[in-house]
Amino acid sequence: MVLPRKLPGMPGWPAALGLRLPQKFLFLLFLSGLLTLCFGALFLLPDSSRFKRLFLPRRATSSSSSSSSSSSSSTRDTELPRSPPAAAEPRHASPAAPRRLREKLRARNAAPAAHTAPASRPQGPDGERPAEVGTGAPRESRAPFQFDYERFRQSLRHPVRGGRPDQDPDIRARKMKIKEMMKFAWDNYKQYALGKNELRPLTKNGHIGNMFGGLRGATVVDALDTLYIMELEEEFQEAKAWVEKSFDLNVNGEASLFEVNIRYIGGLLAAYYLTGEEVFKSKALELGEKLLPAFNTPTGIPRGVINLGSGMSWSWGWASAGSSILAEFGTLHLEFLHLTELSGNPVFAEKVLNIRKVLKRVEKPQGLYPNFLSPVTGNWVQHHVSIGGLGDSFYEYLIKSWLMSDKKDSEAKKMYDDALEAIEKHLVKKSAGGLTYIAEWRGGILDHKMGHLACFSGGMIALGAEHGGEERKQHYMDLAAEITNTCHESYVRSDTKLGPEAFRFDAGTEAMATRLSERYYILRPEVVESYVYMWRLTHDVKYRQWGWEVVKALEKHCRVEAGFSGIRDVYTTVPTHDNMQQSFFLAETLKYLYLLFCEDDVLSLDDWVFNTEAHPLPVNHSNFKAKASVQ
Ligand code: DMJ
Repeated sequence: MVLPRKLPGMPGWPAALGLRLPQKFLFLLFLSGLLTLCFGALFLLPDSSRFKRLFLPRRATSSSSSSSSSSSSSTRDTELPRSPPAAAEPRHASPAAPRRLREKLRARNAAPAAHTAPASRPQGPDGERPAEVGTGAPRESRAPFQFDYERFRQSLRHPVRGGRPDQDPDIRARKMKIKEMMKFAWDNYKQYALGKNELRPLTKNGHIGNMFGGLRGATVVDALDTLYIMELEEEFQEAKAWVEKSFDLNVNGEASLFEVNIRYIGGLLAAYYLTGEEVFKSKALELGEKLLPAFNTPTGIPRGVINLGSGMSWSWGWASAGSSILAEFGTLHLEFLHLTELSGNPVFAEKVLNIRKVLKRVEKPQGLYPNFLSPVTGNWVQHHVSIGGLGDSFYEYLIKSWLMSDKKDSEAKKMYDDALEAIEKHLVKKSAGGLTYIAEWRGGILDHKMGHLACFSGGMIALGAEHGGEERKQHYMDLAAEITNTCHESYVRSDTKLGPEAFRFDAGTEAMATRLSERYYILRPEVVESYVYMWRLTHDVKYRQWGWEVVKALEKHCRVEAGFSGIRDVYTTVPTHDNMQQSFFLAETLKYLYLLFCEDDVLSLDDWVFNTEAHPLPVNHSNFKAKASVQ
C-alpha cells in the first residue's frame, strides 16, 4: 500500500478521509500494530534468518550469531573467525608474560589468514564495566581456525590408556577392582540421577545444588575421561551421548566460576584431547565464552560468581569485603590457555595472563599470598594464608603452568619457587611426634591445622622437586614424602581408615580432628592424589599399599546399595552416610586410585598435567604448539 504524502496546505491523510480525533487515534494505533506485526514476522518466525538476510548486510548477521552465547555447538567449527583486536599486542598481556606465549598470540593476531580474537572492551580505571556476554565481534571473511588434532596426537610420547598388563596378578586384580568401583558408581548415577549433578545413593535420586548456575550433568562431564581411560567403552558412550543430546548451556543461574571451570571446562577439554570428539571441544569453548564477563572488573581479577545467562557477576557473600578468592581466580590458567589453543582466540589467555600480572605487582606479606584479594583495587583484603581451602590450587597451577608449557613458562616457576620458599619458612612445622605439617597463617599467627584439601601438596611438592638441582630436589622430595606421610597418618589414626576434613596439631593432638564439625569425609581425593605422584616419582611400593588401604576403606564404609556415599564421622565404624556421591569421586578419587596401579605411561606425566579436578590436559610440546592449520 502506498500512502499519499501530506502536501503543504492540504490536510493529512486521515484528516482527508474526514476522520474525527478518536477515530484518527484508533486508525494510527491500527497502523502501528500492522507495522509491528510485519517486522515481528520477519525477525521472529522460526526460520527468519533467511528474511533477515534480505534486510541486513551479511556481516551484521554473522556478527550477531558469533556473539550469541547460545550459538549451536555443532556449528562451532564451521564458524568464521572473529575480527582482529585493535592492537596487535593483547591488551592485557603482561610485559612479563612468557615470551613464547606472547609471541604466539602476536603472530596469530598479525597473520592475515589466521584466526584472530575480538578486542577486549576498554576497561575504565575506576569503575565497573557493564557485563558483556560472549566476546564475539563482527566476523570477517577469513578462513576458519582449526586445531590440528592429528598432529597433537602424534606429539604424545606415550599411549593415553591401555598399555602392557602388569606382570603381577595382584596389581592387575587391584586395577580391575577399582574399575569395577567406577562402573558401580557410574551405573547407579545413570540409573537414578542421569542429568542431575550428583547421585544421592541412599535415597536413590539426583541432586542439583547451586554451584553450577543451572548447568546439569556435573557427574557425566567429570566422569568422561575416567570412563575413557578405564576402557569402560559402553559407559563412555552413554556419557558422550548425554553430552551430545542433553547438555544444555543455555542456562540462567548463578554459578561458581571456579567450579564450572575445573569440572566442566576441564572435563570437556580432557575428553576432547583424549578422544578427538568435536562435541567436547565445541561445548568447552562455548562455555568458556560464557565465563568471560566475570573478568569485567577494574583489575581484571574475576569475581567468584557469575550468572551464565545474563553475564552478571559478583563476589561470594561470605568473602570479606567483596573480595575474590586466591584459589578461585588462581585456578583458571591451565584451562584458559587450552581454550585459546583450541579456539585460536587469544582472549582466554589474555585474561589469565592479566591475573598473573596483578599478582606479580601486589606486595606479598613475608612473600606469602593471602587468600582474599579485591577485584576493584587489586589489594589483599585479609592476611589469611592457607595451602588448603581458599589457597590450595593457586600454588598447584603455578607449577603445573610451568610443566604444561613444556617448562618454558619460567615466570610461573619462579612464582611457585618463591611462594613455596615462603610457605616453608613460615608455615611448615613439625609436631612433637615428628609429623611434618603445613599450618595456616592469620596475619602472622599460626593455626596448627591442616585441611584434607591441603593434602594435595605432597604430590605438588614432589612434582616441583623433580626439576630443581640435586640437593634442592632431595630436600623437596623429603618434604613431599613427610607431608604425604602425615596425611596418611590422618587416615590410619581413624577407625574407618579414612581421613577427616581437617586435623590438628595442638593440645596433645596429632593428625586427628578435634572438632565434631571436622570429622567428616566426603570421598575427597587429595590424599590418594599425593600417593600417585609419590608412586610415580619414587616407585616406593608403600604408596600403592596405602592406596589399596583406601580402596578397602571405601568399600567397607562408603559403598552402599546404590553407589558410594560420604560419611559424617571417620572415627566411628558405624558411620552415618551423607547421601552424596560427589562428582569428584569419579573424576579424581577413582581415577587417581586406578592410575596408582597402572603403568607409568598411562596418562604419563611426560605428556599430561592434571587440572585440579584430575582432568588431564596435554603438555604443550613444541611439536604441536602453534601448529594449528588455517584452512
Ligand atoms: C575438587 O573439586 C578439586 O580437587 C578442588 O581443587 C578442591 N576440592 C575438590 C575435591 O576435594
